[in-house]
Amino acid sequence: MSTGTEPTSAEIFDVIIIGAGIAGMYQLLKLRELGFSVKVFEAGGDVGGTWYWNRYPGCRFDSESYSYGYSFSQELLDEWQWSEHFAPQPETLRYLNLVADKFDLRSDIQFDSRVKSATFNEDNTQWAVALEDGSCTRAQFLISATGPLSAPQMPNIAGTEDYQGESFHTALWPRDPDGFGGRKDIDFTGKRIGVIGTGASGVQVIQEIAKSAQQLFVFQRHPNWCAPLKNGPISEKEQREIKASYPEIFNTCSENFGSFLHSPDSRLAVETSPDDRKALFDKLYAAPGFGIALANFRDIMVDPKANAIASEYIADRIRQRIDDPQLAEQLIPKNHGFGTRRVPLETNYYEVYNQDNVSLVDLRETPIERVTELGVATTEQEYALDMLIYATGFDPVTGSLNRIDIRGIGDQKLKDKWADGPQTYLGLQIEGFPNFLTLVGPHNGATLCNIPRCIEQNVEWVSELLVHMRSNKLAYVEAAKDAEADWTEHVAEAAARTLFPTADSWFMGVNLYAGGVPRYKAKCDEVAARDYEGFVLK
Ligand code: NA7
Repeated sequence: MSTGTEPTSAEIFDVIIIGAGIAGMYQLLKLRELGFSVKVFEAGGDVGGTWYWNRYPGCRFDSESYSYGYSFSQELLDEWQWSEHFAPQPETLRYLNLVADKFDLRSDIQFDSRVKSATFNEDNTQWAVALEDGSCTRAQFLISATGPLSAPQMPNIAGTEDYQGESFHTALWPRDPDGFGGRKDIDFTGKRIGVIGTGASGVQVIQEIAKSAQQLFVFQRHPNWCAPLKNGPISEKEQREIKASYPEIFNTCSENFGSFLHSPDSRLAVETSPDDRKALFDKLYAAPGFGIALANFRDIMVDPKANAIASEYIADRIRQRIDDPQLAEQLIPKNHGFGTRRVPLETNYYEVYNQDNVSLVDLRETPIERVTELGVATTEQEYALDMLIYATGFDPVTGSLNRIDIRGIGDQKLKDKWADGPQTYLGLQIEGFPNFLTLVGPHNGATLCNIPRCIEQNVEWVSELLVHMRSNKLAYVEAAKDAEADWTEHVAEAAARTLFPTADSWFMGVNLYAGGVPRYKAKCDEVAARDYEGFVLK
């Protein structure tokens, strides 16, 4: 089979990893420790993945910082201090750089190297990986660590190329390697700025730009249910408590549905009195982080009646925060219930709409017709802008894989196999694509997770599989067709038991596994304990 430029023997590795974000970095470290030869190709100019690319002002965690960092090294846990409960992107990038330095990861990572294609050779059961520069490298195993949200998506709006002002996508913010968080310093003062998109990224960047822009126009297609982040610095006392309780922190995460620190309330909203319901809602709305979604009554994500109760509470809180009642209604979602789409966490987001320099353009009333040389034209008027920011999200989960020409047995394209939606076994392997493992791939427990917690599970499971294969002199692993069909069906069933499918968002499109991380992990462990049941090993 032709693979383009044939590599020399020195360029053949045990494993090629695509991506040097949180998953790729840990997978490299783990496999190297286990004695495998590994090469990582990274499209960016340095490590960090999500935290390298998403360097827009305002970008920060929605997970408690200390629940997000790697747990595998006590030395690293002792050495690193998070300064805020929800760290800003520059701090997270600094943390990941420390990890890369400490474990000398960069020596096996080739940066500025975007993978163009990956082709399985049935004769030698190796993958040939070609970069955009035409070079080619081979390995027995291919592991994708490309991230679920790493293929930035521009909106399908005409005229984006006509615009003459400055314009950026939040996930491709201009870089200055010496700048804060690798970010080029951009001054918003005195400028008329447009932001398209009000997802988690839009909400964060809007809060920031509203502080100094002369005029900010927010182009909103649908509002999301946002809730207070309640961030703050970590005091010395808290720092000591955190350092002393890392085992409990990670243990709590491992027991919870999405591996966050927030455990659900065991009561049902529909069986709780209005006063008691309000007491819990008030407590959670005033507390930091995702508790409002995850520590809420346990029926809000499965029972439409319970969800309607929670949604109405949040709607009232939004109304209380916006001076203009009509504007408040425009900012309250009407097409989906609270928590069925990713809840953006915010700091004074709603209050910015009370400022004179911020205007909401409701695209459901006045849709965008096109981007023009000057700015954005809706059906009502043309908005002249000095800067246009696209906070329009990503081609989710499968997007980063589909942008690579991945071909398995019989030259089958992965994109074709997944034309009607992904099919996987455990979200880690695909029938017809032997020796290819997908960290945080579609159908994987990690897609609805405090992601590094699940990345560690994925990486450790894959590493054990490779060790098992080496010990047993096995060279080939492939998901069995029936195991893949069963898992794919199970993923759909698990989603159907929740309210996630009632909303249109990147959460869905059969991308994620909604059965909860503990169940996912138990299933992976059970498969391994049963000699990798459901995999063809030879
Ligand atoms: P999201 O959550 O996918 O949000 C994208 C936003 O962009 C959303 O508000 C979309 O509106 C809007 N959008 C997309 N296309 C258009 C067009 N054509 N016109 C107007 N508005 C548009 O991406 P984020 O980057 O905010 O967040 C992604 C995740 O990253 C987040 O969940 C975190 O986990 C980290 P819509 O609601 O579809 O009408």
